[in-house]
Amino acid sequence: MPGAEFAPLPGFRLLPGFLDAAQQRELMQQVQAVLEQAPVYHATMPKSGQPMSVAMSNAGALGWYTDQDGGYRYIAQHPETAQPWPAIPPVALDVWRAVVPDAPAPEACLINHYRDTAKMGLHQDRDEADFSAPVVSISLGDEAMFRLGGTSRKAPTRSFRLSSGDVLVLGGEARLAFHGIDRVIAGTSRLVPGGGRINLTLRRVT
Ligand code: MD3
Ligand code: FE
Repeated sequence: MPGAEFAPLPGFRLLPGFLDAAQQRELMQQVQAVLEQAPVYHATMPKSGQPMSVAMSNAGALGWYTDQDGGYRYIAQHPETAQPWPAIPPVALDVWRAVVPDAPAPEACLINHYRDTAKMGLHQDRDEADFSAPVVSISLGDEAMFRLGGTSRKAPTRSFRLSSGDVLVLGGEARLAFHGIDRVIAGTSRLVPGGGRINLTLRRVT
């Protein structure tokens, strides 16, 4: 409907400042320990083989991955080291249990590292076999402009500023909302060593 106003789909929750400064530092240390075992890499898009601008790694039983030949999927080992993914950081598991107490434990924790001009285009998360569980996202480091739409690519969108310590819960209809990161605002946080933004996305996959 042209000119329709934006309203977030039911199931969208933004929890600003959910983690305090000390909790953010503790989680950042746990993420650094994961990245020492499972270094970030630039996954490539199906068909085109273009590398994504966001550097990624994972924790948990399954990790999200894409390459030119295999397409979007979940894999149980790091693509370069061939080792199993490290355990999900305990502070991230605490967040999951606090915000979605009725959901089973997450199977996947995607670690997105945005530096410089990295961004993520508008997309849906639909590489999971089961959309009934919510997705939980935790922001660390520099602020980002996050865009949220509806379940159709043409639906109106709205942008939100995400800050370090903010948590998003995407359940219900919002689980299949289009979303993306338009840009990261460099120099707005000192949390991430070397600068930039880290987003953790916790999911059920199977
Ligand atoms: C809305 N990551 O990894 S997190 C992704 O900040 C992803 O790195 C972004 O989109 C980031 O797939 C956004 C917020 C988010 C995560 C999952 C969602 C928003 C969502 C799923 C459905 C709707
Ligand atoms: Fe996404």
